[in-house]
Parts: sequence; structure tokens; C-alpha cells
Amino acid sequence: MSNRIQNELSEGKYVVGPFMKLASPAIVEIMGKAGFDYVIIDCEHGPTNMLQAEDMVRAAKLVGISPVIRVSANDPVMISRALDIGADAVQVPQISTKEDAERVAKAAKFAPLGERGSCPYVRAAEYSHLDKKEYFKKANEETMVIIHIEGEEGAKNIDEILSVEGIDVIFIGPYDLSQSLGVPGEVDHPKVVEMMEMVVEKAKGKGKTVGTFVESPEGAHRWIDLGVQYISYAGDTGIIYQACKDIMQQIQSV
Ligand code: 3PY
Repeated sequence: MSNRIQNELSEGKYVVGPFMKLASPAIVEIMGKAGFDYVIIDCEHGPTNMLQAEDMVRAAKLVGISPVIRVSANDPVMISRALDIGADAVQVPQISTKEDAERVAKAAKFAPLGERGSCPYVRAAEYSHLDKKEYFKKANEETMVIIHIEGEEGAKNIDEILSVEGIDVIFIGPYDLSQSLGVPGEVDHPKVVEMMEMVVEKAKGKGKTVGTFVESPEGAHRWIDLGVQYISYAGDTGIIYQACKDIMQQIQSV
């Protein structure tokens, strides 16, 4: 096992990766060849099922980037399935309370840290090739847990949420936060930005790695400058759309 983003984040570097809305291992390979550090296979806002996600995880590993899976809900079964197919990290949306965060940590770790459902025959255990004791130990050490703070309630409960053991990255979802604050889609609205900055400051104050979602290189650097290290950059669909549009505009402008 080797987890690229875990290694890079622990060295204080920032990492950048897009959400994958398309269930395509080939696009995962392209993202890796293009230089991203990771991809987030999106099972919340995408149609991808676990069988497709497994092939996308394989593709990510093949090109040396980290496969992260965003599950559709804070459900122990979904979390364990995502990790069983070999994701380097599980990303869980809509965390609002300390209890929500504890549920994630418990579901993502084997004993003594948690209660992740255990099976040594899964892909993550190399189908029983790995020594069983070693697998459970390494899985606990080398898989990461990322939680979304993306509602007013989660932001207000951030101190309590930060006290939960076993959470590696606090990920702020600006779009969901904008909706929760009554300004849907206005991710640059002062109310949204102020709350995001508050969460970044508190999380950094507790030594936690922080992540957020951006849609431009300038946006990435704006948050990197504040110490945000886990940068999720747009999505495969938006990136492809923009590239196609730029090409046509350039051709038609001559
Ligand atoms: C959000 O912005 O709410 C996200 O979850 C990232 O797309």
C-alpha cells in the first residue's frame, strides 16, 4: 500500500485533484498523466457504482495518483465498501455534529480505532495475498478520512467536530455552504467566505489538514495562501467542457 496524498500532505505540501463525475477509468488515467495528485470518484453527485469505481481506483493506482471516493452519505456500509475496493481515502458529505464525525471515524477504521466491517479477501487486502494482521494494521495507518463541513450547523459545531479522533482532513464545501447560508451558488458571498475562513482558522489552529473546492488556479492559490492543502479542482465534466469551449472560441476568433 502507498498513499500519495497522505505522503505529500504529511510533508506539508498541497495536493490538487478533480471530482470525477464520469465513470471512466480512462479519464482517471488522463488526469494522472496531466499531473493531478488525486481524483475524487464522486458517488454522491455522480452515477458511478462500486464496480465502476473499482476500475477507476485501479486506473488511479496505475498512474500513481490517489483514488479518493466520495460516498453518497454517512453510511458505514458505503464507507467500508469504498475502502474495501482500495480507495486511499474516503470522503463523507454533510457532517454537522460531533456524533456525525464519530460515526465516520468508527466506520473507516478497524479495531482498536473503530468498527470497520472486516474482510481480508477484498481488493484492498490484495484478495488475501497480504498477511491478514499486517493488512488490518496498514489499512488503519494508510487510509485517510475526509469529512465535509458544508452547512451552517457543521461550521458552528466545528470546535466539537475537531475534537474527534481519526479524521485526517476537514473539507469545506462552498456550494453546499452557500445554500445553507441562504445564498445558493454564491460561493464568493462574504457570508460564505467569512464562514469558510473561520473553519480554516479553527482547523489549522488544531493542526488539522484542511481542504476545499476551487474552480480556477487563482482560487486555488487564494486558499493555499491561507494554509489549505487539499485542493479539489472542479470536475472532469467542467474541465472537458471548458477545454472544448476554449478551442472553439480560439478557432472562431481568427
Ligand atoms: C461543495 O462545494 O459543496 C462541494 O461539496 C464540492 O463540490
